[in-house]
Amino acid sequence: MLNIVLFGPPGAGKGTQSQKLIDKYQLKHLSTGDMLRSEIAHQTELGLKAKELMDAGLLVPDEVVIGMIDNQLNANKESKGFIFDGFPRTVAQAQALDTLLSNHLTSIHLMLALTVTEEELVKRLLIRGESSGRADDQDEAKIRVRVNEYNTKTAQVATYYEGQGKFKAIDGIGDIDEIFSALCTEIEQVG
Ligand code: B4P
Repeated sequence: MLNIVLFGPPGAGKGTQSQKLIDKYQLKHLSTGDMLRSEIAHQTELGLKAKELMDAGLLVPDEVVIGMIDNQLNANKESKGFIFDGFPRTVAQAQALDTLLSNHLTSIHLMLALTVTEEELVKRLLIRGESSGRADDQDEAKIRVRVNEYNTKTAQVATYYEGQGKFKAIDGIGDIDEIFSALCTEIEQVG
């Protein structure tokens, strides 16, 4: 089994690179952002609660996303491994993920962190906002709230994995295929 955390601030390229990685390594893609947007689209109770926070650029509560990941791990026991995209976003989520994976007799093998400057993130997300229809992409002030949530609550998750010797930083600025190739080089050193 191969379990990878793809990490980085909003707009770093996690979703973009995840699509390429799942094609190449046939891993199951677990994006908490995609799961939450699906709950919103289906107008579930969970989705209605999450929408307000997400539209404002804030994180949804830990127990909500941990529960969604738990369900997906149980539903995909035969998978060759997982790419966690946008999860964990807090140290509490990272600790919960370690526990959930150990219940399945596995663990995280590698955290790949895409590094991108704040100005580039804002630029990318405003461009995506022209077509994504996402309220959190359309307003620079909300994008900066998301970056602030990342800096204050999420960045320390990298230190958590660094302490386990699993952290690798990758330059997330430049050509998408070149960034993908740098990610693959790191994965192949683990596998
Ligand atoms: P996510 O869905 O995870 O959204 P994101 O961080 O905006 O997306 P991503 O980072 O994948 O986008 P990408 O860089 O690929 O989260 C949305 C919200 O959900 C959060 O704000 C929060 O409210 C909630 N949430 C999700 N998970 C949670 C959790 N675990 N705990 C609590 N709350 C949670 O793409 C960005 C753009 O850049 C694209 O348009 C892409 O085309 C472009 N791009 C990518 N790579 C590029 C490159 N190399 N050069 C130029 N452009 C590039």
